[in-house]
Amino acid sequence: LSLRSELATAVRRREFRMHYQPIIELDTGICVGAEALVRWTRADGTQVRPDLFIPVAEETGLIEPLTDHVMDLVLGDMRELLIHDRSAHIAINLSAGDVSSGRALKVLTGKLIGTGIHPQQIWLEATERGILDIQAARTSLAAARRAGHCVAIDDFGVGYSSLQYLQQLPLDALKIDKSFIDSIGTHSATSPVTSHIIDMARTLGLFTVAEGIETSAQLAYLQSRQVEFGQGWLFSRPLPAAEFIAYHEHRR
Ligand code: G
Ligand code: G
Ligand code: G
Ligand code: MN
Ligand code: NA
Repeated sequence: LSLRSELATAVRRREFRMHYQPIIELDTGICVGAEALVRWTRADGTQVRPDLFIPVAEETGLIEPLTDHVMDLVLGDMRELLIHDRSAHIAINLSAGDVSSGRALKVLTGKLIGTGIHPQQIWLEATERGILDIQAARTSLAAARRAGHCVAIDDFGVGYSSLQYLQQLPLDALKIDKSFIDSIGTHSATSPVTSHIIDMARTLGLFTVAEGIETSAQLAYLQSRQVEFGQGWLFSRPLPAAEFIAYHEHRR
């Protein structure tokens, strides 16, 4: 069975659930929310990693129903927490196709009606990977911001046309890719490229979220550079919903 046909069945059967990786305000240690990360467990109990199946979903058009399902799961898992704590937010990942078509954002607006969740509490992570139509992406991200969502560029610096996107897309935040965080504290306590990315984000008026923080040396460096938020194994791995809710409750 090809991954493609198996994925089509899994989307129909809704064999997915979400894990939530805490996002920490670096100068206080407070948990301000989480990034929602999709997980697929097959009927036989084996797991398929998202970096394997998300690209397949993107290539086959299955990303549309999968993204819709992800939104349902996130709003279901997190509704109570988000109503209880208005300062909390959850970040949802969008594929390039979700961004360019604008459809996912319209769907999200509809799903939020009547939930009591404020659009401000849902952050959107738009990957630059695969964005071909920058004008379409601009239009749909601008609409998302008008609706109240905070928009972050994800996987920044990994693609080749990053600087152009950074300048042209309407954004609130930049996620510093794990590969740049990894370079802090290996040979020296600083990382020149990471430092430039932080400066660039600041010049553009974006706040920053560091991904994949694993060591206290990395944390200390990011704090010294006033990076606002971070996530990574130093704080917590991605957690099932109930475990994230307990984590957040103790660190808010
Ligand atoms: O935790 P991790 O292995 O889960 O995630 C790997 C990658 O898969 C992430 O970098 C992210 O870009 C992508 N990913 C995870 N969850 C989602 C999701 O719900 N939607 C989309 N489009 N991508 C996701
Ligand atoms: O959206 P995206 O690529 O950025 O998702 C983040 C990915 O990085 C997920 O696969 C998540 O499980 C993984 N991850 C998160 N924190 C850490 C970390 O501290 N170390 C490592 N090695 N992976 C991490
Ligand atoms: O206490 P627990 O084992 O759940 O902590 C998991 C990880 O998160 C540990 O590595 C701990 O150092 C880190 N951590 C927990 N709370 C904070 C905090 O408020 N600030 C910082 N900087 N790190 C924290
Ligand atoms: Mn992400
Ligand atoms: Na990333």
